Amino acid sequence: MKLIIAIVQREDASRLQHAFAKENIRATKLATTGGFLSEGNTTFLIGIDEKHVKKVMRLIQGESQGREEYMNPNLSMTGFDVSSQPVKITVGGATCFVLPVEEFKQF
Ligand code: 2BA
Repeated sequence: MKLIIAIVQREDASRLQHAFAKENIRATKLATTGGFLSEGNTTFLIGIDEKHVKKVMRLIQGESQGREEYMNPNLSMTGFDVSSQPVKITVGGATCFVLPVEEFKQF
């Protein structure tokens, strides 16, 4: 068994959640915050048999899209600064980790 941790943008989360349900893929949805932009994103935990990992990854890839965001580089350090220029950041569609699961039990 593997554990897929998939961090996706909030805008894509409910579509992906429906896609998981349609394909009978069990997942847990967590409300998370990106450490860099301090914006809400969504993290899915998916415990899955190894033979289905590629299918799940394809599903995540298909339902997630990259977007451009603007951030104020000085905002988090000094508060609002009118002189600073917003910086364009390209946020990826999905950030995924695939981990081995040593043990899986449900009680
Ligand atoms: P955030 O940490 O809010 O990062 C949002 C986007 O800001 C990133 O998009 C990247 O384009 C940019 N960014 C992040 N750190 C940066 C830095 N030190 N310098 C310049 N630009 C930076 P993504 O790379 O697509 O990441 C989207 C979200 O996925 C992240 O939100 C974070 O929540 C998560 N993530 C990405 N890499 C991760 C990692 N290695 N470990 C844990 N979570 C990660």
